[in-house]
Amino acid sequence: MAVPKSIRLLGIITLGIFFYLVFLIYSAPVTIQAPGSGKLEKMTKDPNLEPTGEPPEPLRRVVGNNYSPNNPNSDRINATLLALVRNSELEDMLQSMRDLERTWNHKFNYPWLFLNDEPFTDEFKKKIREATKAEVNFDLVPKEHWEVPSWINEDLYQESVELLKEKVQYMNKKSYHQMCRWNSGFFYKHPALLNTRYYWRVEPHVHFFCDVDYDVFRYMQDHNKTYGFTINLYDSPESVAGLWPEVNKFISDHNHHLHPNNAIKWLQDDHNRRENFQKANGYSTCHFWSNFEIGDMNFWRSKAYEDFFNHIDRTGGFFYERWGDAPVHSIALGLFEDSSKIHWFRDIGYQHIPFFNCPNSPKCHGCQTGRFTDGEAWLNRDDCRPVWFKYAGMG
Ligand SMILES: Nc1nc2c(ncn2[C@@H]2O[C@H](COP(=O)(O)OP(=O)(O)O)[C@@H](O)[C@H]2O)c(=O)[nH]1
Ligand SMILES: [Mg+2]
Repeated sequence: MAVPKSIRLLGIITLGIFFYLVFLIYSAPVTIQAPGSGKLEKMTKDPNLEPTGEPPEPLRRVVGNNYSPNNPNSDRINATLLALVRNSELEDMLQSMRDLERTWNHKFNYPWLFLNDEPFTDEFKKKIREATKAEVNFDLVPKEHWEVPSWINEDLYQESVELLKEKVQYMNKKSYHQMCRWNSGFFYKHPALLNTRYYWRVEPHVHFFCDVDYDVFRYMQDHNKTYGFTINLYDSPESVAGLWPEVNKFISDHNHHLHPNNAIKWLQDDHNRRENFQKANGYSTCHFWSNFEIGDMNFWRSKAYEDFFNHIDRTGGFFYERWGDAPVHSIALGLFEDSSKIHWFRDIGYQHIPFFNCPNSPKCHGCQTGRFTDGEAWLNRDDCRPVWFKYAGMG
């Protein structure tokens, strides 16, 4: 039976409206709330698309031989590049080093420290030494910092693996849990770091894209910053389902550790990814992606962090779930630190698969300005920067 003309017309109009609405939804600019003294302004585009220069002065630069490798009176401060890495990752580590040396460290010659739970091979040491003019040290992680703690029950761990392995990446890899716990509560206690204050964490197989012409460690010190990040993400809520309830218990007993200018609203945001907030029992799952960190270890060495780490460590969540060092660090920073001391290194072009920080600057090469991921499109939802900017600003 033929459809009457009027019905056909109605159908066409309805379809037209439908496609127009779909177009409106997908073409709407992403709304990012900019920082500002209490006033939330709306930004309609990614800040990576704005021309990006250096952070404000004072900035310390290379003048003459003030940063040459063997200068005993150099302008370097008490800081190191730091990598926990396995022998099998030599080529990937060299790749990260080549990028960081090319864009930054061949100018400033900060020392490198490589740590491993197993001894480094001679080949590893030789090739790494050849990749820099700066001082290089290799060391072992102390056994007592790495081993599974005595209060972890192996049967319970295996049961937890069975329950979570489909949803949580690396759940069945015990060494990954050990690594996360070590990065959360032990790296800054390593004997080789006891007299060192600032660190830049570097992982194998990451990329750096932009020339950086100032001493970033001096920047941290001169501007009184505690922590620097490049990428801010949502986490898999299943990996941290029990973490926030423990954080709440800790806060109720240690309320005095909270900083008056904390970023708890970022940690508790339930707007953009409500399902994360619900599955993580009150935690947005927003975190600084800790494969890149430039930080002041005095924060990790503080009483507040020590109490916090000991509390969560005792619950066994590093093994019975798969709490990452990124959410653990981020929750502590969001609660116990002044959020204005947390700095977005927007000018450091960076990639760890599958995410980027790629600023709009003539100093950057090899990444696509403003591109957040080169993975599947749905990964764009994992960007938590808008929430950070909304509550804590650009720092
Ligand atoms: N020495 C050592 N390093 C590890 C081990 N597991 C992970 N790492 C290091 O810990 C960091 C994070 O591990 P990675 O495999 O990159 O995990 P992902 O980035 O979360 O996928 C990297 O620097 C690794 O080299 C381990 O069992 N031993
Ligand atoms: Mg990695």
